[in-house]
Amino acid sequence: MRIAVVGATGMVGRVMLQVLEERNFPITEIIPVASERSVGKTIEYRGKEYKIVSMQDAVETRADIAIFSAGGETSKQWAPKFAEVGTTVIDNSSAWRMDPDKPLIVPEINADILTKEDKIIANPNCSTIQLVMVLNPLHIKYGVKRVVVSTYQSVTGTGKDAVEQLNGEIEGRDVAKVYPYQIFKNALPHCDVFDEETGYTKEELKLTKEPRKIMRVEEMNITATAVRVPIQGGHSESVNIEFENDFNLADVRKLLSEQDGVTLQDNPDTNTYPMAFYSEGKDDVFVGRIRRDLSQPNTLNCWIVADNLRKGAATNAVQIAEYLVKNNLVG
Ligand code: 2RA
Repeated sequence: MRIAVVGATGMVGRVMLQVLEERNFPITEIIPVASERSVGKTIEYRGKEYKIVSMQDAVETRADIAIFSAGGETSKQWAPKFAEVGTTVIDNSSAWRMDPDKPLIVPEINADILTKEDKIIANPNCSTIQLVMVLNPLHIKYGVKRVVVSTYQSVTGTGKDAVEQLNGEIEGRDVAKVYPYQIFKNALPHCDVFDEETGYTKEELKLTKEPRKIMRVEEMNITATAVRVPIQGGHSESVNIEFENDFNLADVRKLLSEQDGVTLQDNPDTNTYPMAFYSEGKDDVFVGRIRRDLSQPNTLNCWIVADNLRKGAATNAVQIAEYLVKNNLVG
């Protein structure tokens, strides 16, 4: 397989290359793509140097798959150009996620809808992926009626400037210009931009819309509050789930422990629960603090954690690529 990695020098792009190598993806050639200022520089993959190329040169390589992590504007402009020459695009931005003609995929849930004709495939938002990995098996058994989710999101979701502010690495640079929000020693109720009509942030609106498309459950009601916190290991989510039907806690724990890609960490007696510090670099979604909501029937509370750069972005995208190759839907 000839794979283009668009945004190869970014935080997610670098993790993408790491995951492709770790999972021994069947690659004959890596085509790293980045902004004009990086063209000509090199990246290393499996001990071999690959020269970074421009977007147009990458299109002309007619790669089998192009995995994008380069922002919505770049994806809107360039993904169709790759698709036109027969390359299958897996895009990490929000550009195509709610397009009715583009699949929005978490392989463990809805990869079965993919066809050879799908040339632009959307990778869901990181906070969406970890939420639906827990919601889906429970929805199948009990029918999810409503979800209330509060997130505690790592600064790695914002990008390197916020990470640098957190780590005090922006000496000599104007903080207000680098990352104009106080994240160091703070909790910032502002992920992405505000939507004027609703007062939600775009991050919160993604959480209210994307799960319904992935799980194919239009009537599921979701509300969200997304908060940036000064950590780096991954995103955490406090989730309240109201079901159509009652449930048995032991069955809930069994269902989740049997779900591929989910690890149950739930034993208050031993202080066992998911924590972002320990999820960093791992591909599973971790769930714990599972308990009945004492305030209303058929309702559950839980705590969900995942590395937002891995299962929340790079690993999910690579798993989509693996599914395409395994089912002869590409190349
Ligand atoms: C964030 N989910 O964490 C968004 C994009 N990575 O900021």
